Amino acid sequence: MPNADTYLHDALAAFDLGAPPAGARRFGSGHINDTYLVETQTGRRFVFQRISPVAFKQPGQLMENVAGITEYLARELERTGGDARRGTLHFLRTRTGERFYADPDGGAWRTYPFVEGTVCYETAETPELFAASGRAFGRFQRLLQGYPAHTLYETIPRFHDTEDRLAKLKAAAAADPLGRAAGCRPEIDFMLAREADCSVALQALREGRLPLRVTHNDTKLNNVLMDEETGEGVCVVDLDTVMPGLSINDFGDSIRFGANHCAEDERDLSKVALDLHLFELYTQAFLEGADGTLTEEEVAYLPWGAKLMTLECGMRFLTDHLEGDVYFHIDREGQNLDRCRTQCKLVSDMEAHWDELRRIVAKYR
Ligand code: GN1
Ligand code: MG
Repeated sequence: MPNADTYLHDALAAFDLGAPPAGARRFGSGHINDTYLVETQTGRRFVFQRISPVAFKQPGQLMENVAGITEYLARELERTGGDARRGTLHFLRTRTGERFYADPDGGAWRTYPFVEGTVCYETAETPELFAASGRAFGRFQRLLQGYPAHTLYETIPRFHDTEDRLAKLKAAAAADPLGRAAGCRPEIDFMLAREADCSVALQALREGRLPLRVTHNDTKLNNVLMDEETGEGVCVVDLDTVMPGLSINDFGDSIRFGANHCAEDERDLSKVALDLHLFELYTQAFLEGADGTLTEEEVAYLPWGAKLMTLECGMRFLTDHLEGDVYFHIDREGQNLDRCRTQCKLVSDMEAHWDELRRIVAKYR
């Protein structure tokens, strides 16, 4: 299949950027969409993205969600004295008034002005940055607490359904289309040994102990733009998976990705460890940003959010490795298995420090 570059030119032409584009380069490190930074002849910069047709089957619904959320955020920021211009993304319509340009291979292209004066970090270079991302995601929860969750489409059905993720892993291991299962038996067994864990948060939701909220569902550090000068979180991006979900998962995915000092695909597992200090900082910052939005029960379940998002992401990487790397972009063979291994190591670390994690969140309840 032709890659995204083939359609970039047509995608650029579909939008009125105020001046002709002067250049474009690949941008960011997302595993799913193709992203470019485009500069016009008058020096304005835009982010162009091709939404992955593999991950997202209904780009029209996705863009309706994103439009609803960003417009709501702008109104809430305006109302509460925030910065509506930089505090949320502002998507352009195409020249014909559509929310995206569709290329012949099912890719949907969208664009928004680059939020100038911001940077995006791959690892928590300083504890302050990590805390800033926590405040931003906590604030995101707070700003969206009144959003009518039932109007959102499920852009990826069962996205954080950990029980279903385990079932999919089992199916991939059984089918084993590439004969890779024998090479990752310890990782498969690691996941299977935690089958009961996969139901903990879902059961609490089913029993009404955890509420369904509008959540981001992909709260990696690199999904917050930070102010270049102040280091504060300016804008939450990557809104494709904003759906009804659990607040503890938003918390947990941040911990999974950010509360350590290694890359997601680090091969030297001796370097992979949960940083309890970062865990505590993030907990405090997230709850500060949420500013009373979360219930006591949600706060008590935060360690579960961390463990389950890490376990689930590990299962997803492993499933994709078994299925031939069809979902997460890779640059080298075995990368998804390496990613899975870091997640297993982090889960083990969380288990080893479980009582401490619970004590920490109890401090901020
Ligand atoms: C993907 O697109 P990106 O890289 O921000 C994935 C997340 C995973 C993450 C792991 C839509 O996020 O769910 O946690 O990779 N997004 C989707 O790095 O599947
Ligand atoms: Mg991203």
